[in-house]
Amino acid sequence: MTTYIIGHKKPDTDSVVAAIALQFLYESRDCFGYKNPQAVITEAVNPEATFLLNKFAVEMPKVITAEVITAEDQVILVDHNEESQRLDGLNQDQIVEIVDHHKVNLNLNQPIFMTFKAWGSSSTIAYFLMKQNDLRPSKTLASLMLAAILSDTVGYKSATTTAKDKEVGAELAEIAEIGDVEAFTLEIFKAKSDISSLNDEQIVKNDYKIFEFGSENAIVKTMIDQLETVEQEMVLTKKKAGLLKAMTAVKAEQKVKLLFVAITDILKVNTKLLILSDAEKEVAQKAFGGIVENNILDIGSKMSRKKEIAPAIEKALK
Ligand SMILES: [Mn+2]
Repeated sequence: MTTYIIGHKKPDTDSVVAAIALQFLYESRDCFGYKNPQAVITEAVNPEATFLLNKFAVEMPKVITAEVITAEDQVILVDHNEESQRLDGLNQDQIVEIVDHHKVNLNLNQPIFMTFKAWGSSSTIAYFLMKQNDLRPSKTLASLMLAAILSDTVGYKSATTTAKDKEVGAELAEIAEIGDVEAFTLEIFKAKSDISSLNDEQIVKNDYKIFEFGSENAIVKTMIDQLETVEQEMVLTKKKAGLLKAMTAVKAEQKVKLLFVAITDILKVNTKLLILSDAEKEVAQKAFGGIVENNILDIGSKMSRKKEIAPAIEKALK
């Protein structure tokens, strides 16, 4: 019997690191009687998470499919809760706990343990849970958890950042013996921005979420991809034509009604949306104001998909 600890589809640093942190917690403390806690992932991680696990020489969690989860196994969701973000085919009756910092969209048949906090990262919550249990992460784990917080909060610049993230970040930096957090942040940003290994289609699908907006009888499946980069200008000039072409293909493949690609400059704190067709143009202009020019809409300092971009689009579709 295994207790799988699993993050969302298209795993990012926070979802992988928070799962590793919870595995350490449940191995060290018998909180809820879980057997054989094991951090796993839904699919291969992004270049940033790969860079960080390599840097700190931590083994990549295994990719699993729903087929390997047997009837007696248990599942802990971390860094997500809604069905569209979960491992395909996961039996939701096997979920025993959720640790998350996203909007809740749940309808389960069984009572479960839940820790939801409106903080900037799931790793902040994982550290909070460790502290509750008098547990201190190793230097390596603290480094990864700090990286996850810095990644999810975009170096404490995202609107999702809270005082708790900064407080926990400072404690983790001390345990990790990372003196120059700014330099560490830049290193993470560079890894985040490294799209050299990705083709246009992979960029459009690098960090996306599919939402079901609209009303119950008129659901508008909306895909929002985000590229956090230090090279926004280059992406929007040299790569624009290729990305728009890839967006057409991905939109058809994912069977979504709307597809937005947000190109976020994490140093300048600015997001520009790539607008594919009139359908997206109408919704984006309603959501953010401004005028789409040459398939681009500048939405200013909004960087958080969760807190700023997705809610504005959802509202415009109501
Ligand atoms: Mn997260």
